[in-house]
Amino acid sequence: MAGIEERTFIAIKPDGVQRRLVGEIIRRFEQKGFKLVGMKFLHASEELLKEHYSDLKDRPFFAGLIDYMHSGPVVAMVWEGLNVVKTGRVMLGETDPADSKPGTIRGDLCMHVTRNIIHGSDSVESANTEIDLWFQPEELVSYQNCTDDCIYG
Ligand code: DAT
Ligand code: MG
Repeated sequence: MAGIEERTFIAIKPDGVQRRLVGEIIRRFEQKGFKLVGMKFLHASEELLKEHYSDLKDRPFFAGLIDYMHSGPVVAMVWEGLNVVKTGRVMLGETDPADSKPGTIRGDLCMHVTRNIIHGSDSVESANTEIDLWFQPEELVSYQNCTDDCIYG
């Protein structure tokens, strides 16, 4: 089916790891029907994080954001599926957890904008840039998901 190979970059931030929310967050993407094609657990370098958030470098919260993202390990993932970029953002909720609806990850699991537990790409273009930044091509795994017919018809 057209469009089911769209990919997004999702990262569980250091607070999500510390609060033991890794399984809960992965469960939501799995149960929705998305396909995991890449995953690693790493303590990201400041250099990588500054590049990842380079569009925010002039914002007053940038230094604090980099410190927080560098405070501990993160789970970096690539998920694949129909409209996964847009649907992933819906599943995350709004940037500020206070504006996020119940049922979303941020709406259910966190409270403050500076500790919002998860990152998700905001467009197909930024997803491709972020995937290239965080993963080598050989770290992404191609495989057939045997549930595709059940999920997409
Ligand atoms: P998102 O993570 O929803 O894509 P963003 O790209 O605008 O949001 O900002 C990246 C991160 O920066 C966000 O997840 C948390 C932090 N941030 C955004 N706005 C902030 C603010 N006004 N004060 C403090 N941190 C903020
Ligand atoms: Mg963003």
